[in-house]
Amino acid sequence: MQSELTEKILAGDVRAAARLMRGIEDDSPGAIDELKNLYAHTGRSYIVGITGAPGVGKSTLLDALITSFRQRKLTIGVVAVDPTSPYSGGALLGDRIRMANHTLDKEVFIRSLASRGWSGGLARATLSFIHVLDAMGKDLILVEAVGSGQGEVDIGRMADTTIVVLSPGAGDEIQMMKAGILEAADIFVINKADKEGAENLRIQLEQVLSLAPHSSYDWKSPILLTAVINRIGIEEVTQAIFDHKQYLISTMKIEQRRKQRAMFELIEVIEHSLRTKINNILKAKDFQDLGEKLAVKQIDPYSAAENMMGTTLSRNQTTHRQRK
Ligand SMILES: Nc1nc2c(ncn2[C@@H]2O[C@H](COP(=O)(O)OP(=O)(O)OP(=O)(O)O)[C@@H](O)[C@H]2O)c(=O)[nH]1
Ligand SMILES: [Mg+2]
Repeated sequence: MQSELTEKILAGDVRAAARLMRGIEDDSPGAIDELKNLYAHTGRSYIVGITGAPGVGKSTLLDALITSFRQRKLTIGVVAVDPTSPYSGGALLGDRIRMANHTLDKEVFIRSLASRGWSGGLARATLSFIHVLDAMGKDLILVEAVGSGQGEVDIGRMADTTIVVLSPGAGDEIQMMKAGILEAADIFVINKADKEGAENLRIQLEQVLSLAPHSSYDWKSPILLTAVINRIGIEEVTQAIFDHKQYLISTMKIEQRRKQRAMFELIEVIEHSLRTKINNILKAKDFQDLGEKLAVKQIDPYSAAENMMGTTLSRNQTTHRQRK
């Protein structure tokens, strides 16, 4: 059944989309119903992930890319995940200012997703935001996420094209990248090329990449130098995104990526649901009362867990139940 909200989102209504996104952030059951409705209408947008250490210039690049895509008349959706990095000390405001060039453009819809206070499920929420933008009919969806540890790998699983941004002087960036980001990057951008050390960083990166084992994946991720604040190198990044898209399409790897993304989302949804279920069990009064019973050996933890979860753990009990 198509709801009114779904209809509006499909028609590109910004307020309806914003409402659903709030529902997603609040984890409301109503939002899940809408997402179920929307899902069949998604899959048309092209998703570009932008990740990298705090302060390397992800938002500045993103802003420049929006301008570049708008010149090509493409419609844009943006999800900025956790824009409040410690580096720039609450850059949410900064991001807003940086992207202010586009606030009057109806075809650009920008939303932040705060990662604070989320106990897991961030990837799931990001994917849900992507679905909303997709259903609105955006040609391109840009996702900015600070890459530190696991986060980077996640963006690689969400995007069609993943851009990893580095900048000179940010310390142990290459070191940090060995944690799995190398494989996730389709395009490397070394930003702040106006500063000393950019060329050096490129050489270091090339060395690290040459050591990486070659896979059957025959796209060679380019390393592009930019000085985004001086508007240098942006066209090359834009072109690399289109080239990579073309590569994915012509090799039919795009379907493979999208299937992997769908499976990743499914796992995220399952994990989130189970986590919620566990939390509910741990909050229940029955659970609180169990401590006493366990202490005086009135019940054993296995049977108690079985009762709480409504499942059986031991073979004995299964046969016992089957016999009944
Ligand atoms: N010198 C120089 N500074 C730049 C360049 N691009 C961005 N910056 C500056 O770097 C700082 C951080 O830029 P952001 O775009 O906020 O970086 P970010 O990666 O989005 O940062 P977080 O979202 O906080 O992780 C800002 O002060 C930018 O003006 C560049 O090409 N050269
Ligand atoms: Mg940013």
